[in-house]
This record gives sequence, C-alpha cells and structure tokens, in this order.
Amino acid sequence: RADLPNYKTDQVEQHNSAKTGIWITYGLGVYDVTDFADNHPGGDKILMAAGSAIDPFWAIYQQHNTLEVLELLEGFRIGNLEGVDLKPGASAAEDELGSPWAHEPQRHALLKPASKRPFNAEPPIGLLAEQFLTPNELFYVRNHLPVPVISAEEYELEIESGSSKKKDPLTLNLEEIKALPKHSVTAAIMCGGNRRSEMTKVKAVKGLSWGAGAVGNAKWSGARLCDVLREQGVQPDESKHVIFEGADLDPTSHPYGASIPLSKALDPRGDVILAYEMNGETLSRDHGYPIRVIVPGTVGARNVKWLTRIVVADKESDSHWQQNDYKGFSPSTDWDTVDFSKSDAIQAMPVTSAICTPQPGARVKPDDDDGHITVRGYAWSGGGRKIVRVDLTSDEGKSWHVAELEQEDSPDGRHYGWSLWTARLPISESSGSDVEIWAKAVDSAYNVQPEKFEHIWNLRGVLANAYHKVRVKIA
Ligand code: MTE
Ligand code: MO
Repeated sequence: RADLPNYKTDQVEQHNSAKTGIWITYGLGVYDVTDFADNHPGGDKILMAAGSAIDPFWAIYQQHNTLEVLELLEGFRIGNLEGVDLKPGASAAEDELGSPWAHEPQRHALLKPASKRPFNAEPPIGLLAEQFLTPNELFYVRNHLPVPVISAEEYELEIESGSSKKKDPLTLNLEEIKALPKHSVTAAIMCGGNRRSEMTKVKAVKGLSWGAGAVGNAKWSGARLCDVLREQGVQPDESKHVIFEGADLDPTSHPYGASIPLSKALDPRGDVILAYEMNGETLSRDHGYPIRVIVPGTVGARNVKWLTRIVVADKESDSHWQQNDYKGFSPSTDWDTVDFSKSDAIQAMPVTSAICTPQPGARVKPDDDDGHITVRGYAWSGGGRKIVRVDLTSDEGKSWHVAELEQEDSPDGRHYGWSLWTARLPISESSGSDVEIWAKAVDSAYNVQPEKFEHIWNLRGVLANAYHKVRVKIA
C-alpha cells in the first residue's frame, strides 16, 4: 500500500479516543476505526487498543483471525507505520554488556510496566476476567531485582531440613525434581499491593501503583514440598518455619527471600509445590524458571521464584521482604511511628473482588430493551477459602444483585483458584446517566470486604480489599 501516507507510532498514539479519533495499527498498517467503534461486536473492548497495535489483542480474541475480518479492517486503512523496528530484543541488546539488566526476557506488549527496572507490570484489567486460567504471557510480573539467568543443566536446589536421620543438606537437580510424583493445583497468585492505587486516593502510600491486575489464576504443576520434607524425615512442629531463597541477588548479594509456617509446608491439603510448569507450559523466566515455590492461598511475596535454597528453621526468614515489608498496620500508624517488628508478616490474603468490565468511564448500553447491564469480574480469598457469593449494587447499596460464579469444584479450605463472576444489573430511569457500580465478595467464613478504604488505610498500601467501585456512563 505504497500509495498511502506514512505515520509514526507517536502520531497513532495521539488518536486514542472518540474525541481525537480512534486509530489502531495491525502489522504495518494504520487504520482509522472511529466510525466502526460503535458497531464493534465486542463493544468498547476495541478502546483498549486505541492509539496502539491490535495484534496482541487479536492473539487473545481468536475470532478475528478470519478473511472477512481482515477485509473489513482493510477498508479502514489510512496509511502505513513508519520506522518500526520489528526485531525482538533490540532494547535488551542495547544494554552495556555486564549490566544486570542485559538479560531481561522479552515481555508481551500488553503488560504495561509500572516500573521497567525491576520489571513490574499488570495486564489491562478489561482482559483479566476473559479466561478462567490467565494466559501465561498476560500474567502480571512482580520482580524486585534483575531476572537471573539459570540453565536447566546447572540448576540445583539445596534443602536444609535440619533432620539428623538423612543426608543433610540434600541437593536436587531439575531432573530429580521432575522425577518426583507430579501434582497440579489451580491457584491464584495475588500481590500484597494489588489495588494499591485505590487506597492511595485516601492518602498517599509508598509502593508501586498497582491497579486491580496484580493477580492471575493458573494451573501450577510440580513436586509437592510435603513429599520432599517428609522423605527427609522432617517432623511436624508448629513453632518452625520454612525459608525460601531465590537466585536473584540484591546489590549487597543477598537473595530475595521469604518464609511460611512449617505447618503449611507439611500439610498435604496446603498443596505447596515446587513448580516447573504453569498452565501446562514450562515456567517462563519472568515467573521463576526453572523452579518456583507455589504457596496457594498465600500472598504473592512468599511464592519465591528462581528457588535455590529451602531451610527448615526456628525463625522466619530475616529477609527485608519478610521483616520490613508486606505487613499491615493501623490507619493511624505512619512512617514516623512505624515499628515493623510489631506486625505479623502477611500470609493468607483477605477476601477481595474487582470489576473488570465495564471499565471506569466507559459508556455502557443496556442490553436490548430490558435495561440491564452486564458486569464481569473476579473474586478471591486467601487461605483456601472459597468464594460463596458476590453482590453488586448500582444504587449505593439500596438494592443488591447476586452474581453468577464460575469456579472450580474444589473443597473449601483447599479452594485456591479464583472465581470469575457475571452479574446483570437493572438500570432504572432514575439512575440517570452516571452510575457507580459496587462489588463485594463473601468467602466461606462469611468474611466480607470492607466498604471503604478509609478504615483499612496503611502506609504501605497493602491488603487493599475494600468494595471495588466503578463509575460508568449509561449510553
Ligand atoms: N521471588 C523472587 N525470587 N524475587 C521476587 O522479586 N517477587 C514476589 C514473588 N516471588 C519475587 C519472588 C512477589 S512480591 C510477587 S507478588 C510474586 O512473586 C509475583 O509473581 P509473578 O511475577 O510470577 O506474578
Ligand atoms: Mo508482591
């Protein structure tokens, strides 16, 4: 299409709303889909790509891969993309040799970084409730340090069980771990700071500004930690802890580390695994290749990636992330009064939920003529507690509507996967054109999310589980 003009990516980026016109790119083509957006069969999802490439979206929404759709798109072509480098890895190669950042993996274009070094990113929340198992390349990434380079051949896991009966420490290579009985568990991993950006609105907190996308749900497979520890002769002891260390080192050469109670590690119903697969694929480098520990029901920070060492110990991990981070405090505690030694490290997470579609500010058309809007999202609770109900309101709690749940049929106490939910909310004439939708989840212990952030505010912005509130316009 050499007859058409060339555009640069920043020109495309400026056309990202109904006001400016909606431009998208596909391959090397530039398209003006402003007039088409209202008729898009997928509704306002097309807006997620406004001003950018639709290729990554189409990789997920496979229904676009037909000749008809490509022909339709070609009808909106206005030009060609200029000066794009399609070679992958160009930015990593630019790094000076020897920089700890020279070996960062390639990431999916849809993971928008909250921080690039270390890499921290969540997927667009509008995509999160599309699939029960989050696609690996869209699963949020939370790294505190550069991603270590580990080869399968050289990898070793050291296990110091403190048991006098066996050879100790025990060293396992990757083949030996894979030779152990394989176990799978569906578990959501959620960062302790998920939804921090909402808590910040009450009063500033310190931490990465996560939206509601610092969570994902996957099927993890690997060896059970309880099998390995039992084989080593480790006996139950409620006063003990299991410390995990990663291969990622801070500038003072201390590894990332965390710990969990030994009782969780030894409990077969705890489903703690030394995982080498995520959704049936080899674990990717960002998610802990070749081995990470999965601690279902427990805050993300304890699910140590690039696992190199396990120690059964009398005390918790002395790492920064166990001792001076990932802890909750009273709303009246601030940086001048905080004493991290006085709070417990977060383990099981509290009940939470989020509305994934519609997104804040979206214009929503009620379905057909019965005046309902469809709302979708996720809900999850820590400690294996199952989600039993999700309630929605569009009139500030005067009336509530119960959502339909999509979840695994695992027993309560061992219900580690998230639940997706769908609700149909009636929109009455008195609602007006601006409506605020609220969602709250209830878990099997009948724990309910708190209504507002004011009373759960804490200086690190963790445990941000108040009602999720999304304001939309009724079209
Ligand atoms: N493990 C190591 N070795 N290094 C890390 O920085 N981050 C932790 C945890 N495990 C981290 C780690 C935190 S805070 C979270 S929320 C999860 O990994 C994120 O896992 P993900 O990147 O696979 O989503
Ligand atoms: Mo985290």
